[in-house]
Amino acid sequence: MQLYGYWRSSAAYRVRIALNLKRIPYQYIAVNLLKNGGEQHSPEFHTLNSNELVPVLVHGGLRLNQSLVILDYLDEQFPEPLLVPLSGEKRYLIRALAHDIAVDIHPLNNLRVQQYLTAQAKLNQQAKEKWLKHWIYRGFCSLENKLADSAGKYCVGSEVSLVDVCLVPQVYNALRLEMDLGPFPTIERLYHTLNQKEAFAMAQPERQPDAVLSKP
Ligand SMILES: N[C@@H](CCC(=O)N[C@@H](CS)C(=O)NCC(=O)O)C(=O)O
Repeated sequence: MQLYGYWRSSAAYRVRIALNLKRIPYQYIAVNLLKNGGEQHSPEFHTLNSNELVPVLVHGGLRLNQSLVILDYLDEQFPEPLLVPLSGEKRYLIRALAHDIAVDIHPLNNLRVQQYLTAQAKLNQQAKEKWLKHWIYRGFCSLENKLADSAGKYCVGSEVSLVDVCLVPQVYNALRLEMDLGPFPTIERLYHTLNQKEAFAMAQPERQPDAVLSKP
């Protein structure tokens, strides 16, 4: 199994967490989203995903993009542990919460959106960050309420689920923007609890082979 990703891609981060939770060995192929205008735009990567976004998972004859679909696939092929229960109300609650993060919050922070804000909309760094933080803040206000109702030790009850897999990378993004998690105590508590689990800790961007760490 091969995962094309980038250390700071939150969509790839979701997949890394799931692969670790399910203890699936994989080869990590780094696609540098910033180098030379972005390797995601190279002809080689374009043939893998013409939308020029990571992650892409290759397994056997199958090539998949869209992290939520990849996570579905992993749940079907490697059900231990399941990220989404096969039936019951929680199945829909979990998927809706995951979509609140991955579909409604994350796309507004994406690199190509940021690049458009700078190059076309002519926002300076400060205005761009204000825009990015606004959409995370709006999303987190609603998410905080919902998670305050659904959470036990983890986002939905006491089992790790797809919501946890989506939450941690999104909070990582918020912290990169130096957002204050004070108004979101449930989200903050879940983020720290989850990062204590090995599968989440090992998936952290800074622990990936392509991480570029700034020297102190
Ligand atoms: N909906 C897609 C989103 C993928 C996505 O936005 N990937 C980002 C990194 S998190 C990317 O490759 N960005 C490159 C770019 O914007 O040029 C998924 O969940 O896989």
